[in-house]
Amino acid sequence: MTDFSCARRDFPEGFLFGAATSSYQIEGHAHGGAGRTHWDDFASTPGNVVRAEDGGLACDHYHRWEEDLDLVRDAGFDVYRFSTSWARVIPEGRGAVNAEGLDFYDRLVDGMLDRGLKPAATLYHWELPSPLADLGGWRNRDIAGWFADFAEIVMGRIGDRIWSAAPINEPWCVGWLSHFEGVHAPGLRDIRATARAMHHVLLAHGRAIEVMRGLGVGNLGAVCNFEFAHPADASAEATAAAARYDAYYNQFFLSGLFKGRYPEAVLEGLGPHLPDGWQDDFAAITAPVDWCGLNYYTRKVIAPTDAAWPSLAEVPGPLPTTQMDWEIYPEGLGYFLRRTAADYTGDLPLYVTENGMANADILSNGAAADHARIAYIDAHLAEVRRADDDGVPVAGYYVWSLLDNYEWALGYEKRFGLVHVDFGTLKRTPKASYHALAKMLATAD
Ligand code: GCO
Repeated sequence: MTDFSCARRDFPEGFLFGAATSSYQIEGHAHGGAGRTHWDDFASTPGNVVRAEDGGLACDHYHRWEEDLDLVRDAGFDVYRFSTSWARVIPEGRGAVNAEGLDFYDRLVDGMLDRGLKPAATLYHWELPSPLADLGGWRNRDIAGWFADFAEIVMGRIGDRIWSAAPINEPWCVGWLSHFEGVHAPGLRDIRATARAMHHVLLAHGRAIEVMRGLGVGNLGAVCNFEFAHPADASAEATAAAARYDAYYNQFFLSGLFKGRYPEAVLEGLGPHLPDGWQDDFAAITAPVDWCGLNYYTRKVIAPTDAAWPSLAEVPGPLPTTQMDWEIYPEGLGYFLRRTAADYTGDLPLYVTENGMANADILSNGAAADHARIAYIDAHLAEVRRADDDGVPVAGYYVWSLLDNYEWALGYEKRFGLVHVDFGTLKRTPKASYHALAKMLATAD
């Protein structure tokens, strides 16, 4: 596919298109006085990250941000979703502020406004300062207060100019992927740590919302990630296993944020490991938000196992996959948009805050023919339109990602960008998907 099958006019009035990135994945954390993060520690430990790559240089966005914002503007995007690194702003996690770090985000936000872009800030996209990891990181209840202080410092500086803010990107990754599966920093496989991290991440979200409201920052939201859980076969056991996966992946955080309780199916496993008094934290966790963001990429096929709770395993499925080996299942996006509105958020605007694919893109004669990415995005945009037709208040769609970048434990090999990055020269080259999107976005009415 070389062109999109839709135009801007096919979307509801005021619908926003954006591009998303995150700090550690693009900035180059070795520059600008940033402190050490648990991702630096995780990446320097053998076996955790492909080729032990880290975010020390990444895309060197720290020095090339003007060129990168030009790329966002020139594609015709309305919104730029970026994140602020805790360790860049407060190198030790608490205490002294790195003025250079705050200045960087200040310039970045002004740079967006200069280019007519709406700045959509995420306070935390996973680079926890190492000194806070030493204190237990997300396992320590005090993190809610440390995070609220960080929120106050960042938003005290840029909160007057941003268009939207969300405290934490993907609580599931912070809690489960990092503390139960050990795939992300800090690389734990520990159910007690998981339960605590999953609860504290929501408490920290709530405290940060409170702080930002206090500062008068508006348009505040929460961003969760979702994977459709498909049972491996028609048996009752496989259906139940997929339901457990769905509960701890897709329902736990929405239920905490919007209903002030956790699903029974998750409490079966995590309940005994939650911190004392967790039930008393929902007043803070359910602090009202103005929108909800959904990050969606794939589905997983789930089979039951005899292992300890949650007693399930992911098995390969039959659908075409991306470079991540993730099955392409656009219907899942429509499903989650409908379910989120129906079961949790009602009339609240929903944004697809991340969607996109990794593809083994190669440059040839200065071009990357990533036609698979155009087809992927096109199919997901069709689901967005279907959800809108069904009355779901979906208000925007942001592509992950602007640039090829540091894909965490998978290093620099998995290319998610609309723009190709040569990690030797750091040269940016817009791919076919970038040009096709720009063309689609230019068909204003
Ligand atoms: C996430 C993150 C991004 C990832 C992207 C692809 O959703 O996991 O927000 O940091 O790079 O999703 O895995």
